[in-house]
Amino acid sequence: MALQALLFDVDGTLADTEKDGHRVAFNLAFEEAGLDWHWDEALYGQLLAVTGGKERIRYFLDRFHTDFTRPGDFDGFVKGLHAAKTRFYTQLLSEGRIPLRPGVERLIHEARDAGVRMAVVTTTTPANVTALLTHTLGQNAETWFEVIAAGDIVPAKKPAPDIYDWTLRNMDLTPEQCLAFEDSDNGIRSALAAQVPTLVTINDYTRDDDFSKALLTLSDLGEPETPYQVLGGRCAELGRQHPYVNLSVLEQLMRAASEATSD
Ligand code: XBP
Ligand code: MG
Repeated sequence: MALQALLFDVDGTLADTEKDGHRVAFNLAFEEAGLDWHWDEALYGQLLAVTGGKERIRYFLDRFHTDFTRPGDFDGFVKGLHAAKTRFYTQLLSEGRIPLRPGVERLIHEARDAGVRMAVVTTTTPANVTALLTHTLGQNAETWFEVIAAGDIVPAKKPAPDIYDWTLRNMDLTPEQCLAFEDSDNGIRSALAAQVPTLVTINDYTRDDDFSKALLTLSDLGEPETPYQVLGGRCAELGRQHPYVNLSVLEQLMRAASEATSD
């Protein structure tokens, strides 16, 4: 079946947002609220086990800071902290501090020119998606994506399949018509639970995750001058025949995947 749509995860996939973006913004929000919490890079790696910023704050208190005395309106407290974090995070993005990963801009332009449908499928807050896209790709970039599936629109965040299911329903697509781009264990589990074939580009926080069920696992999407490295996946052989990801490579991958499934 021909490739109809590219479904992009955001954090870690479109850009390396976690270590120097979300983490920094969480710490600024804690400081502003007069809390002496600090999430260093190693602790943040552990906290990434849970997706969603509000969920991550709760997980931190449940697992790593159990003696914290919770205020009466705990839900309101978490929401307030998270809103401040979003304010700091979008500010960091507006300063142009977080660039897109290699190959992302090139592939998005190619898909757009070819009329391939695109969507964003993420657990992060919608305002963060808007800020990233407008500050990297330009003012109208959000309109290039038919659907922006983000944040709390589904109650169960990744690794649950719900956000992918929601996107497929809204775009009236079957999973085999789509390809997901993910960077993490939670991300690929979500996409595969919705039956969407997945290409993974790893980052420092996720390089040891289990991506054995990916179509292809790469260092990044690659550029003509700076090829990607193939790290694994069911179609690793095919990946090794190309230096960077473009639509032609993606179509070959989808064909290989459907042939493998029908064998
Ligand atoms: C990554 C995440 C997000 C961000 C925080 O999601 O786990 O929770 O770290 O975002 P994805 P918010 O890779 O699916 O984009 O604070 O806005 O919830
Ligand atoms: Mg991600």
